Amino acid sequence: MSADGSSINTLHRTQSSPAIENAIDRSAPTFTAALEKDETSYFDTNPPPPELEEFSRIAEEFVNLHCSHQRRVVLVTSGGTTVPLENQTVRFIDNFSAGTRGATSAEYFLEAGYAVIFLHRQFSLLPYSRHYSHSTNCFLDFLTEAPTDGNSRNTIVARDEYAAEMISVLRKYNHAKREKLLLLLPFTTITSYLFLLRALAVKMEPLGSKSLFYLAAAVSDFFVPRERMAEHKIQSGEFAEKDGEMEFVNPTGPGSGKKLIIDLDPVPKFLKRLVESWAPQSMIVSFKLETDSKLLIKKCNMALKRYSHHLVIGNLLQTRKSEVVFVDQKSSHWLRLPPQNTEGEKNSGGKFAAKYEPEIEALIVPEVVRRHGALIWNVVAATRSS
Ligand code: PAZ
Repeated sequence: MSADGSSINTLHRTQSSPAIENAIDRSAPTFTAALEKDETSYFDTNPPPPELEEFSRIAEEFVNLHCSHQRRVVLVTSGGTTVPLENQTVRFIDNFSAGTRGATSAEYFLEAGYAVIFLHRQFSLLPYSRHYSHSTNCFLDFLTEAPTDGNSRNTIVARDEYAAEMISVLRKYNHAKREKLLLLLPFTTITSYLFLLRALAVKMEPLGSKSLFYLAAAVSDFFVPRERMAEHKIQSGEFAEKDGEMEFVNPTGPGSGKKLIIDLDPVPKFLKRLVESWAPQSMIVSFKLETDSKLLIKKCNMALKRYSHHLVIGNLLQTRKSEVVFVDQKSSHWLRLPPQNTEGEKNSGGKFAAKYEPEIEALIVPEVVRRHGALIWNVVAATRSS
């Protein structure tokens, strides 16, 4: 936050559950799929994230481990990508995504026996800790001091009303940790996300059809290319040298006529490269977010046609937590949570999404897993008969 209390980091932020009449209209132009030359150009002209090599190495070990157990591995992408406006970044463009879809889905994939690479926006929701980390109350509200006999050291325990749920979450979390089933890899910018996605896809190649891509991250459609990015913090006025000192001129004040105009390029649509070149044997599921219900299925079908992947899961910003539509080459069908009848049932004083709020991911993930199973089976059958 800046000194006057306004946000300097987030230039454009929507509420995560806006009223329908306030939702943004994403009537952006549609772009064609990226070709090999677009890939070369993008990855040659934008700098890789410093952690690329380390994350690639860790992912390779993770894949080898689970390959040796013949386990299915899913790469879940989650959260929003930022678009920096300066190389030494003070300001960036962001989006609404908190990573709920990704973090919740990851838990259901783990429950279904998958190993999960969780490529997520730094500080967004994480599997398991999501039940406590971003709750309306402080996490300390879940804890209390245990009574002591006077001699023993002070101890903190979970409050009675939360303990049963916490133990269940803790056991699942510990199991995932012990069995090395969950790999958490953070990103922040759109460029880091794309470098990491490509590198991880290539590392997952030995898994063949046992690998699944579940692309739930809200990836920016526009960015500032490196060659046009300011090096330092963009100033609200200009500086000129006077008597050996830098002096501020042209301040932006009411009526000064000064504006910050940001010129963004479209981010190349690399889904086609993922399907055709980076992970050709994998099952690939993308998400499509819209705000206009009349466009949703149309846009899902356009994406399928353009990228030729397996499945698009469509959702509307306003209703994404209660309904989604599965669109594949043959048909579309909706998955919906049953309507909730009473407030008390919905949120009976708790912060535990898993217990008190039904989650649409509990419907989405088993259906994706079923389809992935069918694909693996078809590949095995085709290999046998050839
Ligand atoms: O992170 P979240 O749970 O708040 O939102 C999930 C979502 C709407 C970002 C996801 O379901 C989705 O649609 N991702 C793809 C967005 C898009 O680029 O169209």
